[in-house]
Amino acid sequence: MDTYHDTIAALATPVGIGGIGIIKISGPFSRKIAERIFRKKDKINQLLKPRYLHFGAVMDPSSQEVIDEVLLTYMPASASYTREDVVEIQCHSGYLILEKILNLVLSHQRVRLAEPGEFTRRAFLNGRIDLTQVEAIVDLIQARTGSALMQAASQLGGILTEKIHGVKKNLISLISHIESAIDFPEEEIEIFSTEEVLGELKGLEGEIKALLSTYEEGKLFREGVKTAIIGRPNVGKSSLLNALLGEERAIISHLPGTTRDTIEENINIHGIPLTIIDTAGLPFYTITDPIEEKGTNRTRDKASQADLVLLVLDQSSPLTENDQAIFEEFQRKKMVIVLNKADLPAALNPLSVSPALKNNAMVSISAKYHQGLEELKKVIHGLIIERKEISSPPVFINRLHHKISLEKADGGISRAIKSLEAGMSQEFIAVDLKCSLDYLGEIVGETTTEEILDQIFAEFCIGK
Ligand SMILES: Nc1nc2c(ncn2[C@@H]2O[C@H](COP(=O)(O)OP(=O)(O)OP(=O)(O)O)[C@@H](O)[C@H]2O)c(=O)[nH]1
Ligand SMILES: [Mg+2]
Repeated sequence: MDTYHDTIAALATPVGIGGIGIIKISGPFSRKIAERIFRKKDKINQLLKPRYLHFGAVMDPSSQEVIDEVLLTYMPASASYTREDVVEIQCHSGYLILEKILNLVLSHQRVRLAEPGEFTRRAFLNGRIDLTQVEAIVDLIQARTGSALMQAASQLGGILTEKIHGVKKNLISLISHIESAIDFPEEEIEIFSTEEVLGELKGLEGEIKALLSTYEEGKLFREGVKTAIIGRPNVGKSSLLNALLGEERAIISHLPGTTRDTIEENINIHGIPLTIIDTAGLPFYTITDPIEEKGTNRTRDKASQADLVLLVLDQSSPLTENDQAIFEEFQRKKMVIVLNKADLPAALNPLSVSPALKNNAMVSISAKYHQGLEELKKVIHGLIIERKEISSPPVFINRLHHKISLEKADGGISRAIKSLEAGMSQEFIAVDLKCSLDYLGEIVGETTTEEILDQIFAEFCIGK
């Protein structure tokens, strides 16, 4: 693909009927295209003043047909999102208007349709934002809870970039000190003692490890927590889904085997996005019905992929072998035991259930009468967020490639520490430290491979 000297255009708003639709053009021909198809209301002066909202109409120059009344902005490269000349056309949002205007723009031989994320890719390639900020833009758009939004906004503001640059800066000064001491031994360069270098390295190692420890939580805020509701038939799994959602989403009935397929919905528990999955009950008998078999296979798949499992038991009946078997199958997962039907006379004493079961968090609820739900949410929150204090938003990493790069950077520093402790000379450690530096550079996009970049931009929609 002949990137990025060509001009690209796309619809920046969702396709469909609405108040306003925006068509965005970026590249050297943006302004020319605008001048060709746009007529200002004030016919005297057709000059497009930069960063100014112009009122006028889009017109097909070949037929003189007016397509729509629009507002148009021209942003020169020095102050645009992509750092290229950008034109944005705000028209009315209707299928035909959007299509006609976009086609008119694309009819210019020097312009083509943008690929997903290509505007942002240009902003990145032109140095307007770094890679952590690119990712923050995806996260902002996709955020489902206030906390996820806050995390994305602080990353867009550069909190992760600053952190990485801070570590890099210290590493660079250490490397350059070591190297100049090696290169110019006769000069009066103060050589750090091994202890001093070790001290510095351990400090950096600590910072990297602290950042690595934020991965699980950062990822949860970004991706949400997959939570599967499991249990034997008829214990009230679908009732629990509905109670948590506050709507009658799943069918509930007194007949066992009501839910045959999995149902997924998103909720927000005190700022944590949860994807709740209601599943078909796992019966104890051998399944002969092929549809039931498919359903229970799905239950097993979803439960084994889940970050958290809510095992529902019916506390109005004694614990069954079926309950035990399901517990044993998934006991390795992070689990909450939900004792449902607390409104009925108890036949299952939570204190007398098997010791293994008791090792898990346990909450008594009535899904039918919406009792105990706040307590359940509190317990879920506590299981997910192990941090005791939530102070000002900490720096998070939230993508696998951040984790991998940091682990590699950490590996280089650990090797350097080991070499020094084994009495090797400081020359040897410079090589390892330079590798660490490159790995840190991958996070902010300085040394990132094309493959990772492609993966990141694939998360974008067209027009962003
Ligand atoms: N008294 C009482 N009944 C409940 C409660 N929760 C669910 N039920 C009843 O239990 C029956 C089964 O509820 P469901 O929510 O369909 O149970 P399920 O676990 O999804 O069942 P399957 O989809 O068949 O596996 C229904 O008659 C519900 O009204 C509760 O908290 N108290
Ligand atoms: Mg059900």
